[in-house]
Amino acid sequence: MKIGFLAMSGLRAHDPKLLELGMTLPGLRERGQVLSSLPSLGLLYLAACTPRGHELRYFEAEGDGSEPAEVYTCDLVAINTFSAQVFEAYAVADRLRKAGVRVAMGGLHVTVQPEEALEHADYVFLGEGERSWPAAVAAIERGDAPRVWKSAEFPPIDMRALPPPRYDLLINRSYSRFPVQTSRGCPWRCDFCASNVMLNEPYRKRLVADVVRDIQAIRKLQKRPFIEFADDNTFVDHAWGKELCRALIPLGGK
Ligand code: B12
Repeated sequence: MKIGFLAMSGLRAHDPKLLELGMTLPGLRERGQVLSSLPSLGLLYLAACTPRGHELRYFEAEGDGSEPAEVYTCDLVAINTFSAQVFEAYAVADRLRKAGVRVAMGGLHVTVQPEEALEHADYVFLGEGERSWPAAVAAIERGDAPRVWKSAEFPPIDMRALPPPRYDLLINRSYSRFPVQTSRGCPWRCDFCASNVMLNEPYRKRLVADVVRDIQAIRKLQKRPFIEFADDNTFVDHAWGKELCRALIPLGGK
């Protein structure tokens, strides 16, 4: 199959009520352009654990929510969802399905709203995708895939066996920043933070050597990349944070 990974990147901050009150967020458009050049790490991880034998492509939706034409040449398109862009994501999914392209949706938003997502996607994934995606791709190819996939029904992720995200798929546009994950989850349960609550996974640290490995993979694409840690709480474990920083020092300038 030709499998597309479509990210709905960028900043979405256009609450009509706030705009009416004069909250125009000066400078946000410019900042948004910089921020939106950060690719979706979740989709790059999914690509990395896709069974061999498929053609993989990574795409970004534009700031206005429109999708690139090439995505219509895929047999299956995986879309990541955050709440702020979920209606744009559903609109893309509806257009793709109307054109006969099968759509898989996962991510934070559909994990807590699977019924809503089922109105727009052929397949809906709850939780961390690495657990269910390999089996799902095989079942979709065979034609006997159920519509809902719950990660909790598959073995937990072995953080030491996480492959490097497929940064090499980022060839369609130039990126000014690259995401790397050093840990997943957070030990705290703050009421203002959505991520941990939505995925409902424990706090897990990666091997520092694996983080360095991922950074080196990015440096194959760009000699002096701007790296952003896509973590919930990078330095919550102080001792481990120091170990990480010490391992990063020798990478500087080389
Ligand atoms: C990096 C980041 C960004 C980047 C995103 C870049 C991109 N292209 O994706 C930028 C800076 C653009 C960004 C922007 C915003 N962000 Co932000 N961001 C994050 C952060 C820190 C890390 C995301 C990440 O990379 N996670 C790591 C990957 C591996 O996890 P993942 O994406 O969830 O993917 C996994 C699963 O969800 C699942 N999965 C995901 N998609 C799919 C699809 C399929 C088919 C399958 C099978 C599985 C699957 O499998 C993946 C692998 O395990 C999170 C915190 C967090 N923990 O998620 C906040 C977070 C996602 N952001 C948040 C918010 C609020 C925003 C903004 C609304 C801020 C704003 N006011 O504009 C915007 C909106 C983004 C948008 N496009 O609409 C909230 C979202 C809450 C919600 N209800 O959705 C979070 C959770 C922060 C928080 N603690 O509350 N953000």
